Amino acid sequence: MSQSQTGFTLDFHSDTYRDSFSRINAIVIVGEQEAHDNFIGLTKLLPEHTAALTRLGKMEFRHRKSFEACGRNLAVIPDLRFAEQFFAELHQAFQSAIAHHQTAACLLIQALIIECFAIAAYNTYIPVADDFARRVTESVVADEYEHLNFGEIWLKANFAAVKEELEATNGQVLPIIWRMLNQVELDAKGIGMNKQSLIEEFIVRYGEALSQIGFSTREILRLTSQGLQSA
Ligand code: PL3
Ligand code: FE2
Ligand code: FE2
Repeated sequence: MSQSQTGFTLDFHSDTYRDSFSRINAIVIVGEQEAHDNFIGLTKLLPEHTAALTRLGKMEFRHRKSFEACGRNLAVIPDLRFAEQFFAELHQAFQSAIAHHQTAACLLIQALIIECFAIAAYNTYIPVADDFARRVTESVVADEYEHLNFGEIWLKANFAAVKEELEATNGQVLPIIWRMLNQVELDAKGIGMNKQSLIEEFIVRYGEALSQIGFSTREILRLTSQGLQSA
């Protein structure tokens, strides 16, 4: 038992907790698999970074394995079909960017948006996780900062040339992220997480990343609030 962010007591072995966890656990398993596939896919657009991208992809595959162990530890069967639908729109957005050889769009989606989403989710989850999952998630989140950093370095170096592509991609993808947050709200609550904290942490992390690569404060406010009314 432990205290949730919404005031009630968590019983990790209850049916209601495990029901929510079956979808949340599947989301992170499929999310880590998507991240793996995206980094490996990026080697085609950035062949000079093949070694680095392959290493990041392998880390993502280990994350998948680690989160599978978290589900097994609570005797939960992840609902992978639900999670694949959850990621469908974001998956499409990345596939279309890669098909059009839009390196900046791909890096914005994977290394900035998805990594910031993961960092926000994992940091919000850690205080309410069971002991096993907390240790796993702490070690995973440490890796995610490195993935974010890879994207920041490339986008910063190419900022002037890709600024418009980044703005267009942000406008297309952020509304997808807000819809995903709405879809996960009840299950996140079911494992003791608060949606508002998740949104705030995402905006802080993503805003910092945009600042790193060269956007001004005014531009960041416009970019991070894009489509937020719907969340
Ligand atoms: C990047 O390396 C992996 C991307 C994973 C995306 C995760 C999104 C999570 C959404 C909300 C669920 C919160 C729960 C976290 C608990 C383990
Ligand atoms: Fe990961
Ligand atoms: Fe990652």
